[in-house]
Amino acid sequence: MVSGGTTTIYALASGGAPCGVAVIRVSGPRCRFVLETMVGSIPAPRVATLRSIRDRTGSTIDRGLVLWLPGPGSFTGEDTIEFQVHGSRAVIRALTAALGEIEGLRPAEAGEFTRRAFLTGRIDLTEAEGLADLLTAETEMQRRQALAQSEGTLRRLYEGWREDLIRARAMIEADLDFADEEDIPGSVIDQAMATVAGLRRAIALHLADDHRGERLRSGLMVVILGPPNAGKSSLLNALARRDVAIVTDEAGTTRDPIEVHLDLRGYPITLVDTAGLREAEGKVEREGIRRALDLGHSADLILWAQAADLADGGPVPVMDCPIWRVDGKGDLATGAAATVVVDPGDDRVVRRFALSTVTGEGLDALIEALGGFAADRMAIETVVPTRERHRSALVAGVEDLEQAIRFRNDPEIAADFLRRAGDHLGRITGRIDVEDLLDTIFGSFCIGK
Ligand SMILES: Nc1nc2c(ncn2[C@@H]2O[C@H](COP(=O)(O)OP(=O)(O)OP(=O)(O)O)[C@@H](O)[C@H]2O)c(=O)[nH]1
Ligand SMILES: [Mg+2]
Repeated sequence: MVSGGTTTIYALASGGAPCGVAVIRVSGPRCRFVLETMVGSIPAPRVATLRSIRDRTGSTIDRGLVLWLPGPGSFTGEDTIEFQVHGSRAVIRALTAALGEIEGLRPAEAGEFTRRAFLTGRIDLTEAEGLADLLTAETEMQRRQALAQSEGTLRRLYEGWREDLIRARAMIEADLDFADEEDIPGSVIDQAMATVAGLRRAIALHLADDHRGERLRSGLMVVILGPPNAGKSSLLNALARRDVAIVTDEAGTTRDPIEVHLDLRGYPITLVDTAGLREAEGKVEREGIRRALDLGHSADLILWAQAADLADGGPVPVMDCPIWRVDGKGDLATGAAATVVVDPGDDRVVRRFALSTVTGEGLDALIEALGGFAADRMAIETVVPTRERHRSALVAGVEDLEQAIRFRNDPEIAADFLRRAGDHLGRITGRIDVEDLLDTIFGSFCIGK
């Protein structure tokens, strides 16, 4: 591994001011000098020590806790300091300004502390990604998945597979070298190939997760579609428990799609309200409808809104996800209106709900069902890939393993495919040439992490 670089970086690691306590982090070779000049001496390692923190003229900026975390046992693997000071803008500004005046120090870029942790070998790329997810997790299940990944569940799995592959290849290559000695021809290859076939099965099984890990990271998209005035925006507001979208009795109120994030049983759902579908006259409304249909095509579930006081909205546009029909304005339903039925031949409509956003009746049943749908699509029992990056490398790895198996009678070629498969796994954890990925991965962090 290359070293973490020669500059010393600093950044506010806690949330924005004003706040109770602000944490300012410093990492790099100049940390000892920073301590000597700003707090007078080097405190005991890993012990919170109350000190006056001074600028270079000797005047006190603040009194606060100083944590001295010498490398390589720190998060970044380098010498690190954490200052815990009063969380005002003025204190933060004075402290960061004083740090900036010390030679060899500069403000950190987004994700730079974590990047150094990767470069010093403290964490692998999947653990870095897990940390990024942990910082942005919005729901309980996202938190659990991110925490597990940041603690190495994926790293252990992928590194284990890579080590198995390296062993299998070594066996084949050794067998090639000693081919002349004619001990028991083929038996070593058989053994290595059995390992390879087992790995191929394990990776294929790992990939057959129905994209749960990725879905849990991004959340399911549920789109409300239906004719104008059906009560779509009222439904969004009721499910969000906030007055997000404008509701009026004018058909064609909503134009731009409106998105809210729901947390159902700890699973993330993005719920989108859209423009009512009809033959629209105006340009703005037509564009709104185009966007509504577009969203419908990328939805995981459509809530097709119909209202008891309106005529049937016509057939549901062709989309491939399941559709739940929501009969709204239940409080207005008369015998006749309540009999409006979706085309019985439309087997995409898998469930039906009746509710009223005015009385609240029927809402709980819909929320309960949405929670069930989310759990059904995102519940995770084993370790799963969480990014497209993992998936595509694994798919490429499986293909190379299949090639290796196909060429089992030509061990030299088989060994080469095994090397390639191992490299694909190595790129996931960052053991193999990943320079091109680093900016993308670490750029998504906030500054101070
Ligand atoms: N009685 C009753 N009225 C409702 C209910 N839900 C919505 N409405 C009324 O129906 C009208 C249309 O509601 P919206 O939520 O704006 O309907 P929409 O489907 O978003 O309409 P567009 O944005 O125009 O497509 C408003 O006057 C609402 O107050 C309900 O459950 N019961
Ligand atoms: Mg609306």
